[in-house]
Amino acid sequence: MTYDATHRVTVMFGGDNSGGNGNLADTWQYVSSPTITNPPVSQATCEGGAVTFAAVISGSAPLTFQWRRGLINLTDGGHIFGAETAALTIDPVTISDAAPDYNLVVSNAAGSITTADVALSVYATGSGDANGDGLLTAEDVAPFASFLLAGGPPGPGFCAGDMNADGQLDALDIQPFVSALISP
Ligand SMILES: [Ca+2]
Ligand SMILES: [Ca+2]
Repeated sequence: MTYDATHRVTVMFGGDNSGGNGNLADTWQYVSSPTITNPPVSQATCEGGAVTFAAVISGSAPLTFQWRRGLINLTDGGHIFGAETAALTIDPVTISDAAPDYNLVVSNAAGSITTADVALSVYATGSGDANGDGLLTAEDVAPFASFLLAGGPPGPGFCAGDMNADGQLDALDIQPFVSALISP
């Protein structure tokens, strides 16, 4: 094998020299099957946030991509973008997008490969129940403030404090949190 800089592919040379001119008459292109250079990783977000699963895949072009949930192919539309590319974006994420088994199938002429399942964790927003005891009380004020200052990562308590359901816990959530606390 060698690299054919003209065609930008790896090729194998060989074959028929019957023409006698010293040039090999036949050239075969070597097609390397897809391999996973960087797999996607699991993601977590509040509902209303955005996530991107991305993978870096090596292999001869053309490569085709198909993101799946389990064995079900995802398709673009609504809040799903890039279902047939190397990067899948879901924006805005809903609770029903939570799943343990997002994966990517990559194919070319030499074969296909499927990445290991990765999870999308989605946490509900707007309850204000920052300490996760099922109630909105004064005891949620301190953890709410801690999540506000820490700015993440997304988790049940953090997302519970995302009162305006934009996927972030920030200053915009303070007033709605106080309002909910005072008059639930
Ligand atoms: Ca609570
Ligand atoms: Ca928010």
